[in-house]
Amino acid sequence: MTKVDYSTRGRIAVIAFQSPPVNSLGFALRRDLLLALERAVADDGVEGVVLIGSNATFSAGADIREFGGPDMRRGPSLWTLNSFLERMTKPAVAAIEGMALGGGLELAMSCHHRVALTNAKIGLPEVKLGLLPGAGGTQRLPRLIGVEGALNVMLSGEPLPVTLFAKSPLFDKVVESGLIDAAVSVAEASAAALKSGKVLPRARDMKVREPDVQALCQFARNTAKVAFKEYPAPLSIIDAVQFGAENSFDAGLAEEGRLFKQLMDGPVSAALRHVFFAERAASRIDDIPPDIKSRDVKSVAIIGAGTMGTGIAINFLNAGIPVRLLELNKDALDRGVGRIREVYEGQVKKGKLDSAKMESRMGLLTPVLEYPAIKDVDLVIEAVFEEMSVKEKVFRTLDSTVRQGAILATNTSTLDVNHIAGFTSRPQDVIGLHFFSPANVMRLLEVVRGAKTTPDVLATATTLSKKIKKTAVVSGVCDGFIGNRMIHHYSAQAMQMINEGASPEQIDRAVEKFGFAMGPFRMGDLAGNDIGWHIRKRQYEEGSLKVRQVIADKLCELGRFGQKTGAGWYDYKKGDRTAYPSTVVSTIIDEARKAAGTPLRKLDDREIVDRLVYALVNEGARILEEKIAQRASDIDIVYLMGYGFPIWRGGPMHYADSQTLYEVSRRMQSFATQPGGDHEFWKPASLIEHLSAEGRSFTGGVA
Ligand code: T1G
Repeated sequence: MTKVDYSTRGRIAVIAFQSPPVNSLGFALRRDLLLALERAVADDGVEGVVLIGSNATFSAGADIREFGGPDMRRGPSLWTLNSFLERMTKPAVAAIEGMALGGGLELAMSCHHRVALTNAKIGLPEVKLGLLPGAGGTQRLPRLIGVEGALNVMLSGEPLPVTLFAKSPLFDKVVESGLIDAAVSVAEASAAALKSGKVLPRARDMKVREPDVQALCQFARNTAKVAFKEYPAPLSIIDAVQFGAENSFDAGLAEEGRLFKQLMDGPVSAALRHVFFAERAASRIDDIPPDIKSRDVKSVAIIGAGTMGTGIAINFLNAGIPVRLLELNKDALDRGVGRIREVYEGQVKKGKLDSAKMESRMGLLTPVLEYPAIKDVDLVIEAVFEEMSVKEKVFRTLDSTVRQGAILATNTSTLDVNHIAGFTSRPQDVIGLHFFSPANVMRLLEVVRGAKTTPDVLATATTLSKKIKKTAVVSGVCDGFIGNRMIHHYSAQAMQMINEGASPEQIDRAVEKFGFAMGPFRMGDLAGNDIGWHIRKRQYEEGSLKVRQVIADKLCELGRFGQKTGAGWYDYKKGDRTAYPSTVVSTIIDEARKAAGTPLRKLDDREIVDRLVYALVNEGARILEEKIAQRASDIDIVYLMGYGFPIWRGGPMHYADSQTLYEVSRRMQSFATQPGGDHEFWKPASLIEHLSAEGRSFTGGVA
């Protein structure tokens, strides 16, 4: 909870504050800080003030949870606090350890002096939230460290070591230890200087040093326009800096405020703030106590040395966890080990990894050819062929070989985890860990809880995911879990639109213009069309897929699996990944259309995008209703981190909210009634109807 302590060291007031965990400057902390500062100003026995975080960090900035709500404007605002600090007639010193980010650094820059511990970090990460530093950062930082340095800090948004700025006016002192003593001595020296007629140093009184700010800002603008095409904040940052450098400080502050409000009210910042919290909420499991004890995972075995198995292994090797890679076939095992070494060698070549680190990681890898060699590990992850009979063999063997208490995980992307757990005598220890290919690159990890998976196994999986730098999203058991179940309907709509008259190129282009990294057909050619084909054949057999994907099946029957076979939905030239429209494919499409007799029509991009995105939304709503996903923001994380959904749109569920569920529902109903429309699928999920009727949204609280 928020606490501000007031004490004195000689004639210096020390204001120690905290608002765990990161001292975000919410209303209560702003209010209590101002009260303490007013007390110091009124106290004749006090000549100066030190501000210090009392929990080993300064502040992570404004409280993002307040944005869009009443507390953000509840006085004193950060602007009021900073202005009070700057106008104080007694020296104020910010003592920085841990982090001073965003509004936290702006508070410090409003002080007359700053002292930091060597290992502290500073930054202005607002750009990552689609914002700009809106409490004076765009005006004070350029005056303290120069425009070029300030733009780098603000456009990168990264926390940076204070040592980078130790020689600049940003810091009076950077010390290895004794932060509070150093800060108090700076305050005393400043008070003494004041008595001898010196004025208090204020960032607002400094001049921007660079001679040609306009050219500098134009260069930054040209870069930002390309690098951050869909993001308005970087350009606003540059505009605020340039305006402030070319006009008075107060005019600059006003312009900063205007631009800040513009960004705050815009859709991109709303999306990025949603993602910030969504990412952190994903690892919370609502129905198990947060303090449940996880099991220790000190050793891991991976079954299967194929692309997925080796990719998964790399995650654990990177985290310093020993891996036993099991493959029954020696050549396949050697190839797998070679693949892992190849990945590391590639990183060494690019300078991303030093060779000593590569060897130490390789040193943690033990290739094995038989199950007894993995009997004492803490966690086993199988990444064998996606066939239930193969999984059965593996899990029966694991059950009879591996020690009790070990966690047995399957990397299946769609198969029933409960069924797999049933092959063992310990279903409580079985869980799904669905990695996304390439497994050592994609940050998403679907943690699939079986009906009998115990809470501590679930907690272990989510804790471990952080250790291997994955964002875990918990899913219940259903065909395709969260991501693949939704993408199935996305793909079905894409195929249906081919039948109705759209081309693969048009569909890909439309959705890539919307912001997807890749459209469905280019994605299929990249991932391999045979993967979907394999799943469809199983679903045809099970009867769970009624509508045959005639065109897609035909391509696969011809071996057109995509880039890996030189042809898929598009044609490819050797060594060239460019997707060329294919006459073979267009002929197959024409034949299928004739056979189906579907009346052809022209589809516009808007319909293409809405049918693809709202297919995700409708199935996502059903996944929420069935409690397969815990919350709508989890579904957004799955799509942002696993399927290339544009982050500046916040994910499918957030995007639907931004269009209002009322409009989304009407659009779905229009798809149901158009010629060839899938009435059953396009009936809006009851959750959508329910929320829309109440004027609510997915991410503003699920019914
Ligand atoms: N406001 C509210 N909550 C915050 C927060 C913030 N600024 N920063 C972190 N949290 C919560 C977070 O949600 C999580 O909560 C917990 O703290 C631990 O965070 C006017 C407008 C500081 C580097 O953008 O970058 O100032 O999930 O899991 O990995 O110009 O948090 O436990 O309930 O991330 O150790 C600018 C954002 C705000 C900093 C720590 N500041 N935070 O990372 O822990 S806008 C930021 C971070 C602003 C002014 C503008 C990181 C971190 P829960 P965590 P971490």
